[in-house]
Amino acid sequence: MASDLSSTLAEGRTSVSAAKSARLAAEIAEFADAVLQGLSKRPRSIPSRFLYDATGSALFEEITRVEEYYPTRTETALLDAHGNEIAALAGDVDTLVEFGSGSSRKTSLLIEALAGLDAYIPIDVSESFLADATKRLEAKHPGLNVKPLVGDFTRTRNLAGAPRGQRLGFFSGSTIGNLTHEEAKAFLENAAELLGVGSTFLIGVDLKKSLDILLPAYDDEEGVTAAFSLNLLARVNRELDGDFDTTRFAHTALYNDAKGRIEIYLESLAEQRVRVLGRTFSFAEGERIHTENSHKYSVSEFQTLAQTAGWQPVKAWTDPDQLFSLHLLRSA
Ligand code: AVJ
Repeated sequence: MASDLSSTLAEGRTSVSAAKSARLAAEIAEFADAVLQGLSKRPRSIPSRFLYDATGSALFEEITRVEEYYPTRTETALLDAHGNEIAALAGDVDTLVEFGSGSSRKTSLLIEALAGLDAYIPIDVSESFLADATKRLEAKHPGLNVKPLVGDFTRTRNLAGAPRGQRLGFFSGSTIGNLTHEEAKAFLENAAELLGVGSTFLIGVDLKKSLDILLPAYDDEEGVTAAFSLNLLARVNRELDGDFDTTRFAHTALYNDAKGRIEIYLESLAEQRVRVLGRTFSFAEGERIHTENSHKYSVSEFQTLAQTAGWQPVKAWTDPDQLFSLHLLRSA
């Protein structure tokens, strides 16, 4: 495990320093703005989307395989068990639109269930991730027309060149949990516009549950989740000439009951100063940087939210242990 993590970290370093595209330059500028602003305000925070550089994405893949992290395997089992019923309720789907192209395993299960599907449009910020997913899915589903769209799916305003016909959206992994309720509502409204009248939307949503299960899922024994969080500081060091000592910050996950969400922080273990792009930031011992939210919903809470955003609940499926939910919605 330890050598796995360090080789993953080393790879991230090489690919970042080697890459020189204009897209990457713009991405670094955006990261710089977010970090300098986020470290200057109180409470300190850095938006969670910056966790997913090449190293962070590889570490997240590892999280999906740790014992304590139940969402991925539970959602996959739900798709496996209910794919045919989902397909029957969705009707004759011509085009599947995936928000943030997820694991191709889950997507494949859905594609297999959707007889008569013509096109698959994954939307993702990572061009290389999309290229990989496209290759894999084209090989696995001959005849399927795969049309990747590079971009941030929360900001995608049209599906340029996408085939007409009946569309099904797919947003898996409870990624919607990263968004506040207000942001989730805005996302769902935009998705309704994007997919069009009469379309359907399948969304994976993590359920509220006992803290005995919830907290370890965000702070696993092996320390993979901690490595995923701390990679954000390592990324600042790599890309923004930072000098964070990652051994002097600790990954901390807690449940905010009032807001119904896991909150993740990086906590300073000592009084210390850190330099980023020539600026100095002082940390008191115990001072935190907020890096992530992961909102949890009961089935009815999510259905109510979806309704306020123009979606009618069709059906929701949960596993026997009530860990995770899949919601099928139809645009009103
Ligand atoms: C990718 C947002 C669904 O909230 O469960 C997992 C991210 N962070 N462990 C989640 C995450 C730490 C994950 N999502």
